[in-house]
Amino acid sequence: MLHDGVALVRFLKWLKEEGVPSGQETELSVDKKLHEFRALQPHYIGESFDTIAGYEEHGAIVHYSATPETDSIIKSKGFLLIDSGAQYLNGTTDITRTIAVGPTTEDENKDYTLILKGHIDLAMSVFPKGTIGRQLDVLARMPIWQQHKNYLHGTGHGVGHFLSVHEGPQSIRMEQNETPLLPGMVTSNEPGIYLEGQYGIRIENLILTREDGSGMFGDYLSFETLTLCPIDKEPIIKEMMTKEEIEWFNSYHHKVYTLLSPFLNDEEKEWLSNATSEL
Ligand SMILES: [Mn+2]
Repeated sequence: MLHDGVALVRFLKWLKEEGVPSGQETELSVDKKLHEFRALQPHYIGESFDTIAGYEEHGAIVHYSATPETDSIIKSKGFLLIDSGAQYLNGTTDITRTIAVGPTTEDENKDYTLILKGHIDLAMSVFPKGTIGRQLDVLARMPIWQQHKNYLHGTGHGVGHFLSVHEGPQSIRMEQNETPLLPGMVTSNEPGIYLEGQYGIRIENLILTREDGSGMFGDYLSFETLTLCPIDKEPIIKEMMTKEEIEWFNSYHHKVYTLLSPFLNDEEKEWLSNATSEL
């Protein structure tokens, strides 16, 4: 996670400062650039799946894969959704960020904030041992269900350790799966929203199920977020978030800065410090 986070920070800094302003970069060329940053990291073996880099309306195609025919220039407006991951000898990553590459609309900001709220509400959950993923899935969906919106993919899949990026037995999704979430399991947390022909938004981190102490009727569990990468602050409508969600967000960003900054040069540190400053 540290190595992947360092590569992602270098990539995001490049994308915002050089890539997008050049007016030359495309979905395929930024995918190649991200690969280059990751390949420099220790223990890097390869990608854990084909990158999904979808600009604007391509972000609304859940399993989009750019081809030379569909490849779009990334302009200085709207959202670029990047879902990617890598295999390292010491672990497997899977992360999605939706990046505001320029001004975004009020609707885009509202949907982005709803997805972020669902992501955070799942990440903050505490639950009795024996709980299955389906019982927690509602936490990630409630903010958009309240707007009569939904997404038709799972919220979370298991992730192996230098193994399959999608693996069982646990999951967090609307469909039934009787496997409880147990300490040590790594699962994704990836709510999203897709408006055909317009834009797509997804925010994905990997979460580790951990012991949270005992209480009434037995033991309780919670999640530790493992992925270390800033979540774009630009599209957030702070007034839509609760005090607890803002606190989680700020403390997550504080952790990202604290753990990644020792690996970065001064310029990169300054960029990350701004990207992770408090809401
Ligand atoms: Mn995933």
